This record gives sequence, structure tokens and C-alpha cells, in this order.
Amino acid sequence: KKVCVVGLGYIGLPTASLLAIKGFDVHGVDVNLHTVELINQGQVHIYEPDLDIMVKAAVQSGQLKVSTEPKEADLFIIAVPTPFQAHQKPDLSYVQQATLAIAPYVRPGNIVILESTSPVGTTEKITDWILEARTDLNISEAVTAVNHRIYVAHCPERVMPGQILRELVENDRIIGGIDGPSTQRTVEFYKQFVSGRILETHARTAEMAKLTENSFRDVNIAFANELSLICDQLDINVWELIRLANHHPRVNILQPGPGVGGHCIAVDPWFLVDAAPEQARLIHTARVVNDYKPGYIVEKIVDRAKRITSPVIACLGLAFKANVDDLRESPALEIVEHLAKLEVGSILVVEPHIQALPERLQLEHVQLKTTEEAIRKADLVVLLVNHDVFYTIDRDALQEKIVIDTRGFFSELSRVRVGV
Ligand code: SAJ
Repeated sequence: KKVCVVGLGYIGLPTASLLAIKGFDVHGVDVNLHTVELINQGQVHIYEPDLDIMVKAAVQSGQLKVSTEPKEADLFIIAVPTPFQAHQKPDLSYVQQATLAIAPYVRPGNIVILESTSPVGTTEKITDWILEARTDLNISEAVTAVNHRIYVAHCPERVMPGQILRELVENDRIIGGIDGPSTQRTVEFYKQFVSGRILETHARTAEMAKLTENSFRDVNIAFANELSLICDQLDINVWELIRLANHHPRVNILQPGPGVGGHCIAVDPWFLVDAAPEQARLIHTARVVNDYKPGYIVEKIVDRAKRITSPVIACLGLAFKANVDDLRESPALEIVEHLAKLEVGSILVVEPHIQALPERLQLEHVQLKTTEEAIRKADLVVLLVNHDVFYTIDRDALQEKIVIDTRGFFSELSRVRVGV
């Protein structure tokens, strides 16, 4: 079987290489020429544990080839970003471009699968876009039309950055076609490489399910973040509080942090708010609570820094969460950028997963340092991301510093300001 995967990012590239290793004839497509060249050399442009090994194996086997243009295939997978524009409106332009790019290559009997997290109704939209571009195709089951029909379904990706390769195979998958035959054929495809359960539904429910999962997590993190603000007021250690409350058999509170980042949880709930603003009140408020957190942390840091002459501030972590290199929608990055603008002191950034600071941080008073050097030189140490590599930090070296711990990472240190 020939599969064409459009979008070779955090979802498309692992999916394309997994399918190639499983023996599918895979053609990967990305608009970025640099990405395409790297992959064709068996290299990767993103960091994800073991992905480099898998891509190399897939390319060397000859089963994975990539280019900037789609090709004819039996099955097309769209895995491009669905960000939002201003005013939290979903931006479907990448999905639309990808759909229009494959449209000339789609043949009767083909399956088109949307994996990108999308607002409700998108799978139906991509069906319309293809049928508008290709009046020779249809989605009718009528005997006279069936020789020209295509199948379209949504199968939302649900993998967690940092464990993508395992979760791609093991997670349960929801598959929602625009109609029964589309669902059935898509299920048959995923059964070939997914060991988790495959759950069938309609495309709209599948779209909503994915948005619901991420909104659920956002609302729960907002609850933890709100507790952290309350605890800060009441001088209570929020990490201890949550640990205690979670001993209740029906309570399971998540962890507060510097805010919610990533391209999914900080984005997807807005698709629901946009679709039903009057109804999605709790989901909207959760977004506001979580987005408030980075600014609150900045205020804390500034308040501490102001008491020191020419303060040196070490910021540990820039990524949106632990053990990834992904800076998209990262609250840590937002905090460091904000601090840099305020020019409260010199900033030493530690992010072991990147080689250079992003352009916006290439400023005279901001430098990328190793953990040891940053901590040694700092007056104030701000833990922003709970990367595993930070576990080796010498706790004694922190005793003389002011520590702001946004993740409860060092919470056993008595001098640490808890609650943020
Ligand atoms: N976070 C907290 N406290 C917590 C948990 C997370 O502050 O207790 C923060 C993280 O630091 C990060 C953000 O939330 O900034 C999101 O991280 P995450 O680990 O919760 O999720 P993602 O964005 O890496 O992946 C999510 C997953 N969705 C769910 O767990 C419901 C993943 O399964 C999805 O595939 C992915 O979104 C996606 O692509 O939509």
C-alpha cells in the first residue's frame, strides 16, 4: 500500500517513519525544503527520543521518501498545524493548503485522513474542498457513483511529546468518518499498526473528542494553578497541599506550573470557545486562568530582583514542558522574554535541549549558559521547566541563592518561595 503523509512535524514524521518500517511505501511531504533535505539524508529537524534512529532506518530501507510535492497514493494523511489567528479564531489555512495540494493526486477509492486537531466540521470541509477541486470524484454510495467515490475520516492524533513513538502504537484511537464506509476503511488501515483499541464514531464527534480531551486537561491544570495563587496568598505550600488532597480516593489534582504551553492544550480549548462562546464558559475561564500565570511569575521575579543591585537571574528551562526541545507557546519562554524586555538584570538561560537562543532572545543581557555556570553566577534562580537533567543540580549550591520554583521541583528546600 502507498501512503502519502502531508506535514512532517511532530506527528507526521513519526507516523511516516513508523508506517515505512511496517512495510508501507511512504511518501512524505513538507513545504519546508530544508526539512525535506534533512530527512532524505536520514536526519531529523525536531527532537523526540529515538525518532532519529527510526527515521534513519526508514529512509535507509527505501520505504520512506520525502519531497515538497505530494504523489499518487492509496491513502493520504494530513498532519499539519492548526494554530489560531488573532482573537482565538482557528486558522485552517495549513489544512486547506494541504488538502488542495493532494487534491490533484486523489483517485477513486482513495482514503483521505485528517490527523490534525481541528475544529468541529473540518473533516466535512476538507471533503468539500476536494470535491470542489475534483468534480470527477464523489462520496456517494449509489451504485452508479461508487466507482468514483473517495473516503474521508478524522483520526485525531493523541500522542504526548516525549513518548510519541510508543504512544503512536499503543494509544487507543478514535476514528470518525464522514460516513460508515469511510470509517470502516480507515479502521482497517489503523488496525495494521495500532495495538490500542480502535473506537468508531462520526467525524464531528471524533473532532470534538480530541478538543474535549485537551480541554479537560486544561481545566484541570487551571484548577491547580488557581490553587497555587490562593496558596501564595495564604502562605501555604501548594505542592504539599495537593499531595495531601490527592490521598482522597476520588481526588486527583494536577500540578501547578508557570502556565500552560505547547501547541495543543493552550490552543485547542479555544476551538470549543469559538464554536460555542455562550456555552463554553468554564473552558474559557480555564484558558484565562492558565494564561495569567506567566505574568504572575514575572511579577514575583521582578519583586525579588528589585531588592538586589545589578541582579543576575538564572532561568532554568525554556521548553514548554519537561524533557522536550519544543518552545512553541512555552510559558517559560514567555516569562524570559518578558523579563528581558523589562531589563531587570542580566539573564542566564539554561536549556540543555537547544543549541542557540531563539532570535527574540538574542540580546546583550541574555545569554545561554550551562546549568553549573548559570547557578554559580546567579543571585536569583528561577526553575521554569522540570527537565530530568536538573535533578543533578547540587542542592547545596542553591542554599545561598534566592530560588523561585514554579514547578515544585526543589520544594523541599526551606528557603524556596513556595506557592508559585
Ligand atoms: N502542565 C502543567 N501541569 C500538569 C500537567 C501539564 O502545568 O500537571 C503543563 C505542561 O508543563 C505544559 C502543558 O501543561 O506546559 C501541556 O503539557 P501536557 O504534558 O499536559 O500535554 P502536551 O501538550 O504535551 O500533550 C497533550 C496531550 N493531551 C492530553 O494529555 C489530554 C496529548 O495526549 C495530546 O496528543 C497532545 O496534547 C496533542 O497533540 O493534542
